Amino acid sequence: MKIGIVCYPTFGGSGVVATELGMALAERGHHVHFITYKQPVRLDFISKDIHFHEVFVEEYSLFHFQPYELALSSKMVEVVKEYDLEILHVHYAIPHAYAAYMAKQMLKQKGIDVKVVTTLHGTDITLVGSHPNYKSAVEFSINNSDVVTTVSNSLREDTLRLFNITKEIKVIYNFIDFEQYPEIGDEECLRHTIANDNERIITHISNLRPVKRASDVIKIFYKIQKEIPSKLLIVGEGPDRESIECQAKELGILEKILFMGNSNEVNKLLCYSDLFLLPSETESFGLAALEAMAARTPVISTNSGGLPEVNINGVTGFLSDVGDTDDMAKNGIYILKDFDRLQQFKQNALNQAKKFSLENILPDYKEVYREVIAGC
Ligand code: GMT
Repeated sequence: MKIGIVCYPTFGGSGVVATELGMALAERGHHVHFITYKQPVRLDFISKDIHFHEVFVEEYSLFHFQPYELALSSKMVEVVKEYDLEILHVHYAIPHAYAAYMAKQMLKQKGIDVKVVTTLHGTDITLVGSHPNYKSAVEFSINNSDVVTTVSNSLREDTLRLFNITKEIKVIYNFIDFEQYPEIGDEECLRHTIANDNERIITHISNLRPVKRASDVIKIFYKIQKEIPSKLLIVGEGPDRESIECQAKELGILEKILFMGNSNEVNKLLCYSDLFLLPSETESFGLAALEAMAARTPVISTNSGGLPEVNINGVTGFLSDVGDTDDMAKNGIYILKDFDRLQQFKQNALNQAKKFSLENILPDYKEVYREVIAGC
């Protein structure tokens, strides 16, 4: 198949899923064309079947806002024509689904019928998309896609609740490529460079936006470290970085926290980890939690959005109400204070992550592509 993938090329989950999907398809002989404003950060696989097309927006002083959607839809038209693409798979509705609709209409006039598959990832529905500023355009472009998928049942329900949807929505979960998560031996996973032998390592990975409630991460860690000697690794950059650093300083725990910045190699960082914290306000799926579980790390999370579909309460970790940092800390201590219990939770986390392996989920996307090309 010949597929164009449109996504945000950054560290966000939607870009990661789109990039991993494109690389997996190319590895299996499909022709994949990434169309975006920058090479995706996770794109580390070189193949004759992977192409990258940069969307370039020339600055023009008349424009207060540069028209990215126009440049994107023009680029989509150009690439579909040049490479005979059958599908445009757009990840994140804003503005990708809208730009794909425009490209589809332009191509139709030239007698070309390209199919548009839209995958909704979360904040494009729950936070940004349903805002009155965008709602009509998002609803229109969802209803005019050939196929719509969401990354969890919870996001499907949210989409149906927040918009007037006339299209069927299929659920295709986030996935994990276990080839990137081999059992890392002690020699590769140098835990002692981060923590002393008696210390546990707790991790949080996110873009540190308000929806992630990074301040709760600090509160939970503060409570845990009073009972269990431990270190906290924070991976990712974002607007709340400075305020949580101040918060940690005020609580006197700054020297127990390592800010690692953005990383392309979360799999390697997670090998250090005994516990993962994800106290988000909402999470359509929680790819970061799945990545942690694939690295044998139990998860302390909220029970919001799609998180209960991934993290199983009392088995792979625990779920608490948003903001209940006492409960999250209590659950974290329960897991960490007993070595055998920790090992059991680690094993359970890995077993659960295997349900979301690339091998299990990729066929769902391929089936969607085959059906839409066949006109089913
Ligand atoms: O979590 C973020 O802020 C990034 C965001 C994105 O759109 O890139 O992630 C969303 O998509 C991921 C991949 O499908 C999901 O696993 C995340 O749960 C989802 N984030 C939210 O719903 C907040």
